[in-house]
Amino acid sequence: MSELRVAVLGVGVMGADHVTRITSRISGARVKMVNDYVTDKAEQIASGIDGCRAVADPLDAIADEDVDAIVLATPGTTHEKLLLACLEHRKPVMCEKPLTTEVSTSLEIVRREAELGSRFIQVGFMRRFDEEYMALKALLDAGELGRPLVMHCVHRNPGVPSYFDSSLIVKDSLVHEVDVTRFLFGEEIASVQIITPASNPGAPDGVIDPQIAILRTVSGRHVDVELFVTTGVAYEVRTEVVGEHGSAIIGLDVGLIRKSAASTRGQAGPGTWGGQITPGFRERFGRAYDTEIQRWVNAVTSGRGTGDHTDGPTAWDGYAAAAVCAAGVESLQTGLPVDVRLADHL
Ligand code: ISE
Repeated sequence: MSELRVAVLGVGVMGADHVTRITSRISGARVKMVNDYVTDKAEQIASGIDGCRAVADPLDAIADEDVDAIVLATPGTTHEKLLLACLEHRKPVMCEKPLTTEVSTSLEIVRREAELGSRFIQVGFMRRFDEEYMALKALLDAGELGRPLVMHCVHRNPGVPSYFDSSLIVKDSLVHEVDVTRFLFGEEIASVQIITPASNPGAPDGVIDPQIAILRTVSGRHVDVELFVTTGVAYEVRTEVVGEHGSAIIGLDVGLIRKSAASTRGQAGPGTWGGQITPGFRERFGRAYDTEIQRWVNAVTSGRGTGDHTDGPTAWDGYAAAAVCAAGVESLQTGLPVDVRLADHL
């Protein structure tokens, strides 16, 4: 089977990362085209890859006969138009979150894909491909904890880009726990509430951080999430599930633990004990991204005959996450629980 020819649209942080990944670690695919509104960056990346070229218009890349599949990592506001083009040309696409920026347009994408009778869209919720999350899912599915009842999550970032505002903490950060909840518990989220404790004085003006999210699933399970995106420390993502017969926790960063003498020169003092915390999400989930993209490449390649070009979160998962986050943003204004209303599953 010939190599999958991929166009990477958007070569900011995630897109550029995917270009490197496909070029150096993924088998069965190569980067054929790149595009970015920062044209110099796209050209510079293309010039370093054999047989790759930069294109000015992402729609040209999607339509090009030399392109088999798309990695979509452009800003969320462009996704609706570009996803519709992918569907029109029947090009499989790995779409970084969000699916689109509005719940209504996300549902429209789900509908348009359903009309084609094939699956072309996978959404980049990478935690589903992380070894720890996969082990937790296997434990729950095997019934080892009995019925899962409660989940406690921590989601801390050392800092966020300057454009981040309070609602992005819900739409860009909490969205991962929304997907994790749906993935681990296998059911939809019925309501969401955002509580805002005293804000971090170090957070940028106007950014409400930390936030506490409380999700309630359709069957009544409870999930709480501490979101704190300006800790100034490192990247911490922990998830603990409590079931009727026990609990399980992942994300403890338990690598090497070192014991040393106190660092104050010449002074006797207590020793120190500790390890390292992952600096950011690209390091924490690096292997998960590799697995995600490799499995997507395999699915697209084998899906050429079957019509299913996905192996992971679908357009519906992207829509459901968008609906929960929209309710979360509404709750951010009032502090009250907001119900999530989903369309009938397509
Ligand atoms: C970012 O977009 C991500 O996807 C990270 O996983 C998340 O931790 C961060 O808060 C988001 O801004």
